[in-house]
Amino acid sequence: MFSRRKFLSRSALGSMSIAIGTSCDAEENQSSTSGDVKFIPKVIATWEPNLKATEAAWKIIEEGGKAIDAVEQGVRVPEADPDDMSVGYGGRPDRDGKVTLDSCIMDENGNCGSVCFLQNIKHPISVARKVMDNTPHVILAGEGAFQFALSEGFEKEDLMTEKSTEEWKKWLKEKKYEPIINIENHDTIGMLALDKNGNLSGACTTSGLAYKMHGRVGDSPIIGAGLFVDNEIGAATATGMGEAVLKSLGSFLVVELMRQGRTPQEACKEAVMRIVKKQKYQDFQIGYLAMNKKGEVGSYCIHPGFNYAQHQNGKGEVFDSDSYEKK
Ligand code: SD4
Repeated sequence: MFSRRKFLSRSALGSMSIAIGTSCDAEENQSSTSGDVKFIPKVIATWEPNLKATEAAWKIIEEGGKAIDAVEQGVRVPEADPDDMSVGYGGRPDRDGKVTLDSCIMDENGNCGSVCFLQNIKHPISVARKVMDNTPHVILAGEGAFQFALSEGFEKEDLMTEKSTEEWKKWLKEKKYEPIINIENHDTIGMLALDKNGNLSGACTTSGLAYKMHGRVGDSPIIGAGLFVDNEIGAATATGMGEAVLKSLGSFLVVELMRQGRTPQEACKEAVMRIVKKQKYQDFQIGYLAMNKKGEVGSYCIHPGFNYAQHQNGKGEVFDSDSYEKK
């Protein structure tokens, strides 16, 4: 269970206060009903800095918009932010100095779209949405994804910034490939939304592991690994070492565990424990975030430090995730 709720005070995000509790609060006010299910419309996303993203997504939900539109618009916020060095524009490049992007999106009807190893396009999530909406396919990769993006009106852009170039050049001096990710830093955004009609959707977007091998694709654009949505049950997303998530098809697993009756919290914990037990190494971070049809939320990670942002009832909050390793 969550032990802490941290409300952040950020001038850019308006007023927030401090409270203690869990985020499994389907009984709070402003709940809605769909069929027999009482639920709370809400948006959640991996990592504290993504409060800006959940805020953008929440505006769409608040106005009665669709969850699929909310998650797309929400994750575009860090994609466009040059200071977010894990997603989109300004994301850390691979070892060859190329920013290669992985993204996917999934709606309440099980439709999904994905792009992987996409270069020079600032908003891969919107290209993934176009794959979903305008093609008979689920995944487009590399040059094909890039050409498709151009044909859909996206512009070719240089995604390296002064800062990411400088850091990459520094990395080149030692070329140490030590992919310990997001223990102390924020990273990939996975976002899940439940709209006022009780429909769930999700999006996940990243520049992936910093200084990865050229051509490497992680879990984030793979439906079932970095993201999965089943509108009857719930949705889940992952952040952390993509290889470990891919080997266990983590987000699909979390949703299937919820189908078997686990709470989102129990499901995230069991999916993390599957990795801890079955995969030999644990010196990396994995964080799962899940939401069920009631809007109940759970999250669990290997190392302390993973947190998530949430907007509901117009209020932004950040929650620390429970973890397998304790401080
Ligand atoms: C990847 N899962 O490419 C992504 C990276 C990430 O938090 O989520 N980091 O493996």
